[in-house]
Amino acid sequence: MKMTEAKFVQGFIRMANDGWEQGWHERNGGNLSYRVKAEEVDQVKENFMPGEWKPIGTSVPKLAKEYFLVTGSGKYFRNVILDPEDSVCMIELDETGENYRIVWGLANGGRPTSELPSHLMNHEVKMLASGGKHRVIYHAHTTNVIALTFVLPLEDKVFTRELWEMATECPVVFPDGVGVVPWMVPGGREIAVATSELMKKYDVAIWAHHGMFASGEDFDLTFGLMHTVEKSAEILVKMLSMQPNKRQTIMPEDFRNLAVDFKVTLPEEFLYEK
Ligand code: 2HA
Ligand code: ZN
Repeated sequence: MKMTEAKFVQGFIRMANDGWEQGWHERNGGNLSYRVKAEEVDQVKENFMPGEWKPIGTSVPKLAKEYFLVTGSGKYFRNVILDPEDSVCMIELDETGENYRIVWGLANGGRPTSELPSHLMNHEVKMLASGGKHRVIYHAHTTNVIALTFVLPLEDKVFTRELWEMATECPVVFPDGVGVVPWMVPGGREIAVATSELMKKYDVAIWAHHGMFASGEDFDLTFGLMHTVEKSAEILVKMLSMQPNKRQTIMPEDFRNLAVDFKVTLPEEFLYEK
């Protein structure tokens, strides 16, 4: 089967374009990766032309021999739908989980996303924590979440609680909460380690003054998670722009009642008295 005809490749392209249409991917901002299923690798492997092995820049031994579809470094999300073969690549990891090689894509040269260490370390943590279910890691420059990182304390419990209060669906969509990484230099191992530590607990990590990482089982769930968190942040930005204090809001007891009816567990650490 032609690469771009495969359903998982089409899902990847659609998600990249949806993110572009949301305004989260100025220039070459953001990146997306998908851990490809063995049967999906089989569907498309006639297209593979393996390149040279190169160091990942970190070690992900639990992901040895896995295949990933990833956006390219310096590539623009707005171009993915027009020319996926130029913007995206499929990579294979070696048996140590320390090196990768491109097996398809980036037809005009290039390398996988500059955030490859963060993507792969997040994949490793989320694959283990979810019993193999999580397959998508998504990084976007979400405007309202970024704006909030200038005015809220950079604490997991503050971001989680404020975002939960902005829309009733939020605690149901991300009941574990969100983590916050302080400002760090992007692209390297250090920020990857900090992010993947938070991903042991959460499906969402906010990068102060930069954007967000989200993890999920498939394209719909992961895009939907990013979208829900960012929409909640947009409501909070609007609310704070009208007046600094809430006249009324969802209270800790309301969250506890919601948790019972919607059968989610909401950690008490986020239901503190203010
Ligand atoms: O330019 O978003 O974090 C890609 C990025 C780096
Ligand atoms: Zn970024």
